[in-house]
Amino acid sequence: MQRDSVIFDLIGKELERQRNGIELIASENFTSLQVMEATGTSLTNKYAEGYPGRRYYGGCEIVDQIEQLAIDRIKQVFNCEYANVQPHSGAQANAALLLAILQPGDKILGLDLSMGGHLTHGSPVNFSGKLYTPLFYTVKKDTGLIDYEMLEEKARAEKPKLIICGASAYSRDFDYARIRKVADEINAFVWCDMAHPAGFIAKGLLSSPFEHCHFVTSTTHKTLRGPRGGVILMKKDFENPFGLKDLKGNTRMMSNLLDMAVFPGTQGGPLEHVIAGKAIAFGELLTEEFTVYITQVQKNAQAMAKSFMDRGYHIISGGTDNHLMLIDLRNKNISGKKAQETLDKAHITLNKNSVPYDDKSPFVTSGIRVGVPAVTTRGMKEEHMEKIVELIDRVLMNIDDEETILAVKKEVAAFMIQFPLYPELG
Ligand code: DSN
Repeated sequence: MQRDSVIFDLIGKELERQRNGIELIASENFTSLQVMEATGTSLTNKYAEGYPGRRYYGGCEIVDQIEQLAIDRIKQVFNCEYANVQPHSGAQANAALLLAILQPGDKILGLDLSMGGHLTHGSPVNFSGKLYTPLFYTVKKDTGLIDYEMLEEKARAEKPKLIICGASAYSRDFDYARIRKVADEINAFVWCDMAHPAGFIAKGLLSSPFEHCHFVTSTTHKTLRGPRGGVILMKKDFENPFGLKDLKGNTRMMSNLLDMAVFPGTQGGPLEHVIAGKAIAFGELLTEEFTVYITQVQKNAQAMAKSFMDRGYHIISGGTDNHLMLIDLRNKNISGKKAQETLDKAHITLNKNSVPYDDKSPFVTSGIRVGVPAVTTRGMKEEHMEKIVELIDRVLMNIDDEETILAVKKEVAAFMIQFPLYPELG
């Protein structure tokens, strides 16, 4: 077969784009080379429907070992007793979880998407909002913090089957114990989608959902710095507290119901090449090197937030405990869309984001979300955050001045040379 130079040229260009730009999308990161290597191996050829030791195909003796290692390592990272490493993505993990524990029409209570929540937590444009009956809590207008009183009131009044904690644009920690307390009053499950803060939870830098939430899901490619994918985890509750039944009406262990909801419930063959990448990344999470990395992510985010605030930018909730911040640009008279598009021209990549109580549409938005996991992987420290904020500010304050944008783009390229990305790839 002739080498497809068209596609490989584009892959090469994407690597250059990643190398030359400042990557501030809060949900992105750069995997280690060995993680990336694993995802491009012969494992992509293997069908392995089922689970280690109980597959529907022959020839699974090698992938069984790989998948078991991924399971054992992630259980060790989070000190939990159950892991399913097969979900192809975070959304797939969440879909499987909901399938396992809910019936169509059941009420679910999550953080509103426009307040920092996630599509799979009940948004009307997502399966979770179509199949189930979504209810939402918000953040408080004055503080930008979760409105726990509202959450408790809605929980008591509506009695949802499930309360969801977790967000994609919230820079503060969650009070899992408080949520569990009200859930216990109404016999509801509590699920934490820790996709964003997972790396901090792994190292005890943010509070752990595992003691308080029946279920925890995550993506593996954000602060966990693995390949793109998802996981479902559980600390205990194997006993199936509400006596959920399978299709045949049998009460099963919770772990069993979750496994069945992933395969055959929502997925076919697992991506064993990605699972190998996950296993490697989970091994990396256990190292001291990762502790140093994720501690630096938190320091960098705090340094960046301070630097933005010193320049008069409005950070929702007044700062950050994790890797991201949400900036309301209304006092600067710039929309999120315009900011994203203009910064893109200068090779500074981030995303427009609705801010709480936004008066603009989700396609325009009043804010931007900024995250530091990727630049920290590139080796940046607190002092570099000040530089990045200065570059962003220069673009935003000269938003229609093409000359300034071009000058910043050149400065970005020169700046990024100090922080090599995958030098082994030439
Ligand atoms: N798209 C992810 C994010 O950017 O937060 C969430 O799925």
